[in-house]
Amino acid sequence: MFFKLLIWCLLVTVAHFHSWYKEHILNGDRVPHPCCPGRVWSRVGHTGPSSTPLNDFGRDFQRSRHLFTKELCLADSDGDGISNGVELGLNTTVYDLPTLCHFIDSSHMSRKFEEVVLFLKRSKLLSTPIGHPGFCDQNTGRCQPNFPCGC
Ligand SMILES: [Ca+2]
Repeated sequence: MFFKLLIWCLLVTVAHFHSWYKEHILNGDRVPHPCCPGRVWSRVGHTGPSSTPLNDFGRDFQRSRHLFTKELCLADSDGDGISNGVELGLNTTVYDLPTLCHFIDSSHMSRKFEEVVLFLKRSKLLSTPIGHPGFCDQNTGRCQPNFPCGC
Protein backbone atom coordinates (compact mmCIF):
# COMPACT_ATOMS: atom_id res chain seq x y z
CA MET A 1 0.00 0.00 0.00
CA PHE A 2 2.78 2.41 0.95
CA PHE A 3 4.63 1.67 -2.31
CA LYS A 4 1.51 2.45 -4.38
CA LEU A 5 1.02 5.71 -2.50
CA LEU A 6 4.66 6.65 -3.11
CA ILE A 7 4.34 5.95 -6.86
CA TRP A 8 1.11 7.97 -7.03
CA CYS A 9 2.79 10.94 -5.28
CA LEU A 10 5.72 10.79 -7.71
CA LEU A 11 3.40 10.76 -10.74
CA VAL A 12 1.43 13.73 -9.39
CA THR A 13 4.68 15.62 -8.76
CA VAL A 14 6.00 14.95 -12.29
CA ALA A 15 2.67 16.00 -13.83
CA HIS A 16 2.70 19.18 -11.74
CA PHE A 17 6.19 20.17 -12.93
CA HIS A 18 5.33 19.54 -16.58
CA SER A 19 2.26 21.73 -16.16
CA TRP A 20 4.40 24.39 -14.46
CA TYR A 21 6.90 24.33 -17.35
CA LYS A 22 4.13 24.77 -19.93
CA GLU A 23 2.82 27.75 -18.00
CA HIS A 24 6.27 29.39 -18.19
CA ILE A 25 6.65 29.10 -21.96
CA LEU A 26 4.80 31.45 -24.32
CA ASN A 27 1.74 29.54 -25.54
CA GLY A 28 3.15 26.44 -23.87
CA ASP A 29 -0.27 24.82 -23.98
CA ARG A 30 -0.86 25.62 -27.66
CA VAL A 31 2.32 24.53 -29.45
CA PRO A 32 1.32 22.78 -32.68
CA HIS A 33 2.17 19.16 -33.38
CA PRO A 34 4.93 19.23 -36.02
CA CYS A 35 3.24 16.55 -38.14
CA CYS A 36 -0.47 16.60 -37.42
CA PRO A 37 -2.30 19.82 -38.30
CA GLY A 38 -4.81 20.86 -35.66
CA ARG A 39 -3.19 18.85 -32.87
CA VAL A 40 -1.14 20.23 -29.97
CA TRP A 41 2.24 18.91 -28.81
CA SER A 42 1.62 18.34 -25.13
CA ARG A 43 5.23 18.32 -23.91
CA VAL A 44 6.90 21.29 -25.57
CA GLY A 45 10.45 20.61 -24.42
CA HIS A 46 10.43 16.89 -25.08
CA THR A 47 11.14 14.71 -28.10
CA GLY A 48 7.78 12.97 -27.89
CA PRO A 49 4.40 13.39 -26.33
CA SER A 50 5.09 10.58 -23.89
CA SER A 51 8.88 10.23 -23.88
CA THR A 52 11.19 11.97 -21.47
CA PRO A 53 14.30 13.03 -23.49
CA LEU A 54 14.51 16.78 -24.02
CA ASN A 55 14.51 18.28 -27.50
CA ASP A 56 16.76 21.23 -28.39
CA PHE A 57 14.26 23.78 -27.07
CA GLY A 58 13.85 21.78 -23.85
CA ARG A 59 17.63 21.79 -23.32
CA ASP A 60 17.76 25.56 -23.95
CA PHE A 61 14.84 26.09 -21.54
CA GLN A 62 16.67 23.99 -18.95
CA ARG A 63 19.86 26.05 -19.46
CA SER A 64 17.86 29.25 -18.91
CA ARG A 65 16.86 27.87 -15.50
CA HIS A 66 13.28 27.33 -16.75
CA LEU A 67 12.75 31.03 -17.38
CA PHE A 68 11.65 32.50 -20.70
CA THR A 69 14.69 34.74 -20.93
CA LYS A 70 15.58 37.20 -23.68
CA GLU A 71 18.25 34.79 -24.89
CA LEU A 72 15.80 31.88 -25.06
CA CYS A 73 13.24 34.09 -26.83
CA LEU A 74 15.77 35.22 -29.45
CA ALA A 75 17.37 31.79 -29.91
CA ASP A 76 16.51 29.45 -32.74
CA SER A 77 16.70 26.20 -30.80
CA ASP A 78 15.70 23.90 -33.66
CA GLY A 79 17.83 25.67 -36.28
CA ASP A 80 15.03 26.28 -38.78
CA GLY A 81 15.83 29.98 -39.10
CA ILE A 82 12.90 31.20 -37.01
CA SER A 83 13.42 32.35 -33.43
CA ASN A 84 11.69 30.65 -30.52
CA GLY A 85 9.72 33.81 -29.72
CA VAL A 86 8.30 34.09 -33.23
CA GLU A 87 7.54 30.36 -33.46
CA LEU A 88 5.66 30.62 -30.17
CA GLY A 89 3.49 33.45 -31.49
CA LEU A 90 5.12 36.82 -30.79
CA ASN A 91 3.76 39.40 -33.20
CA THR A 92 6.59 41.63 -34.45
CA THR A 93 4.56 44.04 -36.57
CA VAL A 94 4.51 46.80 -33.92
CA TYR A 95 7.68 46.11 -31.91
CA ASP A 96 10.74 44.20 -33.08
CA LEU A 97 11.64 40.85 -31.60
CA PRO A 98 14.52 42.04 -29.36
CA THR A 99 12.19 44.65 -27.82
CA LEU A 100 9.47 42.08 -27.10
CA CYS A 101 11.97 39.54 -25.75
CA HIS A 102 13.56 42.18 -23.53
CA PHE A 103 10.12 43.20 -22.21
CA ILE A 104 9.28 39.58 -21.31
CA ASP A 105 12.67 39.00 -19.68
CA SER A 106 12.65 42.23 -17.69
CA SER A 107 9.16 41.49 -16.37
CA HIS A 108 10.27 38.34 -14.54
CA MET A 109 11.29 40.28 -11.46
CA SER A 110 8.11 42.35 -11.11
CA ARG A 111 5.23 40.27 -12.50
CA LYS A 112 4.07 36.70 -12.74
CA PHE A 113 4.75 35.17 -16.14
CA GLU A 114 1.02 34.55 -16.66
CA GLU A 115 0.36 38.28 -16.19
CA VAL A 116 2.95 39.12 -18.84
CA VAL A 117 1.39 36.60 -21.24
CA LEU A 118 -2.09 38.01 -20.61
CA PHE A 119 -0.83 41.54 -21.28
CA LEU A 120 0.84 40.41 -24.53
CA LYS A 121 -2.34 38.65 -25.68
CA ARG A 122 -4.58 41.61 -24.83
CA SER A 123 -2.18 43.93 -26.64
CA LYS A 124 -2.20 41.60 -29.66
CA LEU A 125 1.55 41.15 -29.29
CA LEU A 126 1.13 37.40 -28.78
CA SER A 127 -1.05 35.28 -31.01
CA THR A 128 -1.18 31.67 -32.13
CA PRO A 129 2.15 29.80 -32.38
CA ILE A 130 3.33 29.26 -35.94
CA GLY A 131 5.57 26.29 -35.23
CA HIS A 132 7.29 24.08 -32.71
CA PRO A 133 10.49 25.61 -31.26
CA GLY A 134 12.04 22.22 -30.53
CA PHE A 135 11.62 20.55 -33.93
CA CYS A 136 12.60 21.61 -37.39
CA ASP A 137 9.10 21.97 -38.76
CA GLN A 138 9.39 25.13 -40.83
CA ASN A 139 9.95 24.82 -44.54
CA THR A 140 12.94 27.16 -44.69
CA GLY A 141 15.42 24.64 -46.06
CA ARG A 142 17.79 25.35 -43.19
CA CYS A 143 17.41 22.04 -41.39
CA GLN A 144 16.04 18.57 -41.82
CA PRO A 145 13.15 17.30 -39.72
CA ASN A 146 14.66 15.28 -36.89
CA PHE A 147 11.64 13.60 -35.43
CA PRO A 148 9.51 10.60 -36.35
CA CYS A 149 6.25 11.81 -37.84
CA GLY A 150 3.03 10.07 -37.12
CA CYS A 151 -0.36 11.01 -35.79
CA1 LIG B 1 13.15 27.78 -34.73
